[in-house]
Amino acid sequence: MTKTGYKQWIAVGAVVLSLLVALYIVSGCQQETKVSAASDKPVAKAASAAKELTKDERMGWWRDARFGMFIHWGLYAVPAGTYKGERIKGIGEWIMNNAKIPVAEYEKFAAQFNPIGFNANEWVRIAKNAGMKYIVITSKHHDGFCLWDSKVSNYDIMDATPFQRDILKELAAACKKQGVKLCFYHSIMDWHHPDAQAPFYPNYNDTNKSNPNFDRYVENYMKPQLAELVKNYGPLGVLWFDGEWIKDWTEPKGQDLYKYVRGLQPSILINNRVGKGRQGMEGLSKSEKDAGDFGTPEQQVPATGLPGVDWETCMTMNDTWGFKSYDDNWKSTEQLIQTLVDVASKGGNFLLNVGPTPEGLIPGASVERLQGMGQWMAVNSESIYGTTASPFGRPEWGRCTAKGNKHYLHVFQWPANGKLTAPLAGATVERAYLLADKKARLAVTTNADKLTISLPEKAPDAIDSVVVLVLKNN
Ligand code: H79
Repeated sequence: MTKTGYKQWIAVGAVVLSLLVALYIVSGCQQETKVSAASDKPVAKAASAAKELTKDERMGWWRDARFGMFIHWGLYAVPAGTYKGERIKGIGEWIMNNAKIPVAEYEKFAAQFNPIGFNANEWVRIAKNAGMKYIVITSKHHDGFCLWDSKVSNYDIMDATPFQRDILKELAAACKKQGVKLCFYHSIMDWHHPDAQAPFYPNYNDTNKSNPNFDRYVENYMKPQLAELVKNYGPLGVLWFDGEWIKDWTEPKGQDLYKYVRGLQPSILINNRVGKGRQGMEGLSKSEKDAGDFGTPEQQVPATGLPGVDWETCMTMNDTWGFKSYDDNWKSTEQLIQTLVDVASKGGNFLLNVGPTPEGLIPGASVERLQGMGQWMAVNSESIYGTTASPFGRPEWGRCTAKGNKHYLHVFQWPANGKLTAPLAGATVERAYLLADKKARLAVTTNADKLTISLPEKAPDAIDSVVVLVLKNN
């Protein structure tokens, strides 16, 4: 190309560029006019639209929380895993099904349900001290027994038990006082209501049988009960449905129920078991079109993070949700802390279960573990709340979480040589320190593809010590 040719091309380029700029300005102005015209005209509509929360706004508190308490409590705590002198295999809250107990027999546990040790403020305190931000309690499990004073049922804490105290009312007050979000687990399946039971005794969980009156149960019983729960005990954080796999439940019914509950409280969150989208115990929804705001892996943690997908792993501390007097297969505090971190490092929430006794107490083994988690959280919660998955991936020594320009390296295995290596991930480190000792700076060296952080000889926490890397904003 000659010198003149070169200049000509520059001139042509300049003309094209200014045309593009002009076009951009014109289209931008048009857009602005459109926007202001739209917001000028239907004022009332704009105001009501402003109140409508986006999914991100609704999910905000839940994504920040990362850690909640699941509570399974009901009549099954009375037999506590034993029926007619026999230890019944399986999860405690399923004893009615697993021991083939007839409805009229099972109902008799209500007369024995008198948990005089129940103290709502104490339960909420235990959750809060563990670092949990929300509580999901079984308003009604599959057995159909209701923990609150329901106007449409006699099978509840006020009408059927000697206890005569509205458990959910007391918990709602305690949660409000202590700033913990109250949420309800609610079973769609109901082994007690005559319109909901499929003719399936002795197998209450027969997914092939059907009740011709099921829709009557939904309209006259389930929906009014949900209205009671949301209106009289709310505002709630989450409605956590379960037992959706029965034949009588369908995705359109799930979509309808989702709308119904959001209509009662627009800001409420609803799990994906409201519909039929859940993929087994893995728990994530098959498609974005399926009803529900988040996926529900049960007793497992997804192998990797799932960008753009909200999920919550629910898990037991031993092998049952509802109390079983002889289940001593407890996970260690170490396992539980590392699972919380694993979940957070993949962008999920951890809903950890307790199964209170028929006396109304959270089992000592659970309280002990929650205290241990709370001690760790007192130092390290910053590396959990509001964090997301980190580009540092899953190194062999532990896990990583991230928040803004802070990256938290969770060191499960403290290096014997005092050198922690992490993949570089394109990072420039401004400073590095331990959450357990925020003042002392750690030396960091950068090699071609990795960072090496010099650590003190002794781990500040034997289970998980957290190194903070503050990265430069590039
Ligand atoms: O409340 C606790 C348990 O009682 C309840 N969920 C937790 C939170 C629970 N109910 N059943 N199970 C757990 C296991 C049931 C599994 C199955 Fe299925 C139901 C197997 C077949 C139908 C879920 C749906 C897995 C596959 C389809």
